[in-house]
Amino acid sequence: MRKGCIDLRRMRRVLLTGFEPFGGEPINPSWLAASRLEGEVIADATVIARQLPCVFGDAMAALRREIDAHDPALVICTGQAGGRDGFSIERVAIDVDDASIPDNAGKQPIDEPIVRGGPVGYWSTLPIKAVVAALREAGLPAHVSQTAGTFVCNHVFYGLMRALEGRHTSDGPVRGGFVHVPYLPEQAERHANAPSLALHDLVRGLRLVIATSLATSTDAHLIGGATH
Ligand code: PCA
Repeated sequence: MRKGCIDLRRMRRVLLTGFEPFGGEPINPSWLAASRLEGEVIADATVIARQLPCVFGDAMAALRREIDAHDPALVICTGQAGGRDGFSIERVAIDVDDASIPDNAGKQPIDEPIVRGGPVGYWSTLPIKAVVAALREAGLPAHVSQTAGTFVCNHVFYGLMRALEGRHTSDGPVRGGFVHVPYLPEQAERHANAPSLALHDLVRGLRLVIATSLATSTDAHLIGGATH
């Protein structure tokens, strides 16, 4: 390799996922924002952005394939949470599928375990309070969220943390977590003016989530920030 060239194959990788639209929405802000970061280098790590289907089972299988294919040092999954008023940094995934609407394949599991006999929950391994602080410092609304719901996002989050258990790269344990984002303004208009964030703020925020997660090994212990 020529001197001064960056060997892309040897750089750390960050897997960033967003979801396809669901629930009658024409777009999903999580994927629109995540896809903007494809190929970007953040703190010596290359972002690989992938879309997941909004389908129980299939979404988790697709995520596992991407983790195996790219061997990332960090995995951040994102999804739309219409009605929330900022970045929701999820603290915990729980072992239940309980859908109030059908997924994109018409599946609607009710009160079913994701993994029979699996742990009740998995903690995010992102520095959640440090991420909230970094977002707020950048003027973006953000909070720690105590529930990712019981639809496909929680399902994927649970599968993610299970897949990362005991997983390492040369950098150390692979860390991961889930971030819900609000509607885009054009969606909010159709939902009684629900809270929203502009696409460039979503992109800016996800960039900060990645940078802060890569740079922070011990989370900050700050008071508050939890609204859900
Ligand atoms: N949000 C849904 C699933 C896909 C998405 O973007 C959820 O919160 O479960």
